[in-house]
Amino acid sequence: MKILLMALALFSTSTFAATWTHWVHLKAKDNKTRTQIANYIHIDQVIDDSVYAVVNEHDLKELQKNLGTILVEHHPYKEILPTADNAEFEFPRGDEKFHTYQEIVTEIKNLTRKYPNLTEELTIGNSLEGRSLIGIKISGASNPDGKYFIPGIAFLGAHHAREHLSVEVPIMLASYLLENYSKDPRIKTLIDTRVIYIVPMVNPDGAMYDIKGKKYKSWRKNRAANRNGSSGVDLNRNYSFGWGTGGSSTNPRSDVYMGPKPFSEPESLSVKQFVESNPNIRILLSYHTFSELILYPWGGKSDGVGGKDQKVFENMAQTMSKWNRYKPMQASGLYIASGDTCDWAYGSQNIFCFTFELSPKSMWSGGFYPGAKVIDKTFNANINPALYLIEKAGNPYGVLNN
Ligand code: 0X9
Ligand code: ZN
Repeated sequence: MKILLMALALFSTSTFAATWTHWVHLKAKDNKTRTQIANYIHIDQVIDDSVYAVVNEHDLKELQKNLGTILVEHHPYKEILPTADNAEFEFPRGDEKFHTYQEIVTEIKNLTRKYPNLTEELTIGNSLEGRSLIGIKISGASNPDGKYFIPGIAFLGAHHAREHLSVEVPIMLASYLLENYSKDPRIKTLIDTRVIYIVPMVNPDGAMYDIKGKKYKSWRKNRAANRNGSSGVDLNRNYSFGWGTGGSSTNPRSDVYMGPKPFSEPESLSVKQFVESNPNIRILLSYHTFSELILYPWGGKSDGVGGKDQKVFENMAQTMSKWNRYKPMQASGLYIASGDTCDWAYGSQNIFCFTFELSPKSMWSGGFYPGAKVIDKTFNANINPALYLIEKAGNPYGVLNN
């Protein structure tokens, strides 16, 4: 009997696991409206005038029928089942050292288990296909949630799917910091006086699609289902500051598709909400590949940010370049591209934000796929810049006094 029940359970999981659920966003200006919504669904999150939830097919229909006027958007949301289903996501032979999404989840869980007093697992949201946007918060401060007072810094990886090295650097940074807490007094002080947020894979759906079937596909965007049947929005064109003002496309098939509106994507929206809800964040570093560059705003226009801040950006970029030998420059110096993370972080949030284009230097040394052999080298070259930024998060303007 037991076996029969188990078989039935298995059968039903595999039959119904593919049932679609939906991520919904509703406008709810006040408590009354939220209560009205709560008559139909379970509200997962309330932010300002919006509520967000994951609902089933039926509830979505109910919302459409009864609350259609305040239903802003909904996206299909596929449950990602653990292990067996994820076996299809593995790196091509020779590159297994790169982390898959599941391996990132495991690594973060291991670190939080091993260092419970210094860490907390973060989930900043869910990807379109339903993967948790997982991260780790590191702090030895006695009250890291006194977030207005303890300087914070955020490290983000993999806005772009194929830039797998941009996942390795931040995840290695997390374990490096924790392993050295009790060995290196400088690192102990940094961890004790800062809150370090690390989200190594902002675009897990894209990253896993890129390696699906153990074949690289040179995929850049997320996996949004676009209106014309094509897939993907460029998450680094989807931020609101200066959105759609150049260097991005309105064509959904384009690799630099800006999306139907700013923050249309759950991945970029989650970064926004996470940054906004942690106003202690003063510095942000978004890892990308490749070209070996240190970029700072503006990216969407050729003007510099000007004033004191310009000097801070230039000074920090210059200092960091001594360690990694990357070329410091204004992002738009590369090309004008609007809607990127750093223009938003700096322009809307006053955060000193850098984009690192990690190794290799060129297409001819591997481009997006330089192989696992570059992982350690690239990480090592970028330890000092990361420690420096963690330190400077205490007082970014301090660099002007040197
Ligand atoms: O184009 C991008 O999004 C970044 N380069 S990548 O090859 N990783 O795609 C550069 C972003 C720098 N920002 C601007 N130029 N606005
Ligand atoms: Zn990139």
